[in-house]
Amino acid sequence: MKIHTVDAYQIFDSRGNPTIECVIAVEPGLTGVGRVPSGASTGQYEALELRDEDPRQFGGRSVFTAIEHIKGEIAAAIKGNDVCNQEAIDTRLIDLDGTQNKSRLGANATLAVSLAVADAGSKALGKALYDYLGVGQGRLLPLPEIQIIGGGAHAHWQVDIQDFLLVVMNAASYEESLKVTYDVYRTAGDLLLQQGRAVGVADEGGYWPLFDTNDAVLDFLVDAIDAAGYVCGRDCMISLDFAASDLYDGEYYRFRKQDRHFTSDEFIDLVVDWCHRYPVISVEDPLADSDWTGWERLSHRLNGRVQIVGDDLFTTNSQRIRKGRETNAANAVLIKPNQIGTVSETIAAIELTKNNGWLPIISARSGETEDTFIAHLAVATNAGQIKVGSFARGERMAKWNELIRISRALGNRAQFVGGRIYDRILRR
Ligand code: 2PG
Ligand code: MG
Repeated sequence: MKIHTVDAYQIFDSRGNPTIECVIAVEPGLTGVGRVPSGASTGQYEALELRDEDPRQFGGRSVFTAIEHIKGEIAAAIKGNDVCNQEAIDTRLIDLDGTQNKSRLGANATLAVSLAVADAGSKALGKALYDYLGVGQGRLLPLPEIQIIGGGAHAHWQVDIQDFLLVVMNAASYEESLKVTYDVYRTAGDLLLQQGRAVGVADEGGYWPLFDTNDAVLDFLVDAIDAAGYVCGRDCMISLDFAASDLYDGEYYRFRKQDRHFTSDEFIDLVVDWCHRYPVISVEDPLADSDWTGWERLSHRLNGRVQIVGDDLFTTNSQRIRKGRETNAANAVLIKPNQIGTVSETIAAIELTKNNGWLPIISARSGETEDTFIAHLAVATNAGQIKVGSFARGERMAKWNELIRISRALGNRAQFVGGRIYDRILRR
């Protein structure tokens, strides 16, 4: 099955910003589609998202140059290739770009094509995407991490911490974990209304409430879990994405609203203190992507009691994950295809993470589309965890719903281990 045509055009993400949709036709009527997400709290080592930077067009955010690269150079290079040869096509994209960070063609251009190739490949073989990508081995439904309250760059710094997330620990199935999520998300919303704190929802659908301190949000989340009828620390636990690269000025970590600042060691004390005082199971980017030694000190202090996730630290980049493993900087890796720019490199980063004895978490971006590729990727690679934002907004629900469909398609072959996934890395 050979690639016949490659088309691309501008669509819009969940923030209304321009992004790319790519369509690859293998033969008339057999097409694959790829759509690219976009982050707000991006790491400095991510592959480059190419935007036109022309202030007269979409505030500089249009992606017409990247689209021209797809329709010109990339199309010429991959037309006629076997659409099922994902690795060869991705290698061709990497070579064609020729830079370390896809800055010539744009990682948004390469990823749009790579995703469309994967989709077309699965259709060419008449397989579901999770089945195709996982070569028939994918069957583990992921444990969801679901944002209840948003902050940081996703909510104009109403509070400093970016994601206050719920992890349902002892659900018997993926579907049951969503039921608990529904209860907690709804109860949290009702409580915020009662308390006069509700403003709206942040970029990923979590509530954007009025709180003066981060601790107050943690207290609130514990209360909401309790009010929903679940035992905090047993049925449900808390996961935090500090997105701390955004808090760090090269010298100090800063909480904007309270006007507090911390050295790296003081910030580590704060993270460790929260992990003691609250039922926290996971911390993501608790330190900045430039503070490697801080990560090592924090990992030493937490000593295998909490999942420590590198997002900006690793940027789905195998070289950086290897460095993290050598220095024991973390024990989990957030996986975002657009941080690296091709499907094959994303899968390689997941496999490396697992081979290290660490846990991968497949993740959406704060700017998303209706694309459901990551739901398939999570099952295909038996990753075990997924983070898609909150339990609201179509671009988020598209992923949760796709996992329900995959669960049904797998039937009794489906596996779900819930919170026991952490047994692979934690001593508890
Ligand atoms: C993150 C993501 C999703 P963004 O930091 O993990 O929450 O945010 O896409 O803005 O980087
Ligand atoms: Mg993050």
